[in-house]
Amino acid sequence: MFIIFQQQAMTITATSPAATRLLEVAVSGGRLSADDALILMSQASLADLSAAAVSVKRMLSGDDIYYNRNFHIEPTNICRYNCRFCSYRRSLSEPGGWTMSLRQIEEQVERYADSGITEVHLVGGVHPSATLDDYLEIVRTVRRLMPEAAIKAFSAIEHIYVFDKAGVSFDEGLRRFMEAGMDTLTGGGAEIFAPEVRGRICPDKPSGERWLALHEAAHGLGIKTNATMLYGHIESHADRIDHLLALRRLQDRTGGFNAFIPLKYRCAGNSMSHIGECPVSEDLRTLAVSRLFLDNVPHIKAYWPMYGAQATQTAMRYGADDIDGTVADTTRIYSMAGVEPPALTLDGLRSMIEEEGFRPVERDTFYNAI
Ligand code: V47
Ligand code: SF4
Repeated sequence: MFIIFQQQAMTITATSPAATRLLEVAVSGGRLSADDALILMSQASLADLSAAAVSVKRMLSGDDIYYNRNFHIEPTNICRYNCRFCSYRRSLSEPGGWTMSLRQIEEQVERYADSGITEVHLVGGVHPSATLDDYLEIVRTVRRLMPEAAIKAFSAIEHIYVFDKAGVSFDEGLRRFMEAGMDTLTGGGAEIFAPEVRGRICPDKPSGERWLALHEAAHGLGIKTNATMLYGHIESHADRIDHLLALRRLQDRTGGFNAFIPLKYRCAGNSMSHIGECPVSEDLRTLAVSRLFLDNVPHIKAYWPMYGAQATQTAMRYGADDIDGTVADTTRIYSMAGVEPPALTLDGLRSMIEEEGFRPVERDTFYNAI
């Protein structure tokens, strides 16, 4: 039985003197402590958080807001884990599951040949019979058909599963992925590191420590990665800040994270649906405090297929400098959780950015302007 301790919408009309001082610290390049971030969460007005987060964003990326040309391949939604927030996974015996053959993967890549794609994003469920060799074969197939595109292959959770099964270390497994053609991995699977909450929302998933260790191993091999956080369910503000602190500490050691991506819990069609979704004010607060607290992470991504177009535009006013890519209709993670299926053209992405007074910049996976 869940005990719901999700924050209600907080209306803070005036920033407290303590929070005002902290915003000044952050805007002048100072580092916030975890306690400071908690004060901002509960005592800063949205207007002041927005102004401070955009000011810090401008110091890092000026007027630029990034997008890229990508598509997703989701080879399977059959999953041996059972995350309670997931609307997408199916067990082997349930209807609605899919597993793509290598030929189907080839066909999907071929559909995007000659379309200027610079990134292929691979992610899916953790099929109980998946092996390291299966994953490597998928990466090799994509590499063969798209020699120029960056391959962002799988989440730490998928890596950990096949590495454990093959009995290889994180280093060895990641080296094999690099040989197969992987350039980077996705930031998925981080959820919330706090063990008590993690144990309730995704009880059988690898721990936060192992997620962090896998990314640390990747950074050690020169692989840049992204980091996510699933928020807006049963976690507290302190759990969110604890998550950000763990990422900031790892980033201090490795410098390997390119972007942080806060992912809002979407409630349709999963076994936590009854808790509903957090208010938009919580999205904006979380985005802005992430921008201010993660002073060593260069980019904050507002993933538009998860927020929807309108909220993504608002997110740009709270410190986000990246909205992800064309994605098209190739991901089902969010449409199966109740969000309108993604459908924005390249021009649509650019106009969204321009309407907010920023400059759209097409980037590659590593944030080089194209
Ligand atoms: O790990 C699953 C999340 C993640 C739900 O690296 C949900 O650039 C909200 O990691 N509501 C996968 N979130 C997606 C992901 C990602 C997305 C975009 C870009 C990148 C990147 C990575 O989706 C999962 C989980 O945290 N998720 N179900 C849900 N109902
Ligand atoms: Fe499986 Fe990922 Fe869904 Fe968890 S979030 S059940 S690991 S597909």
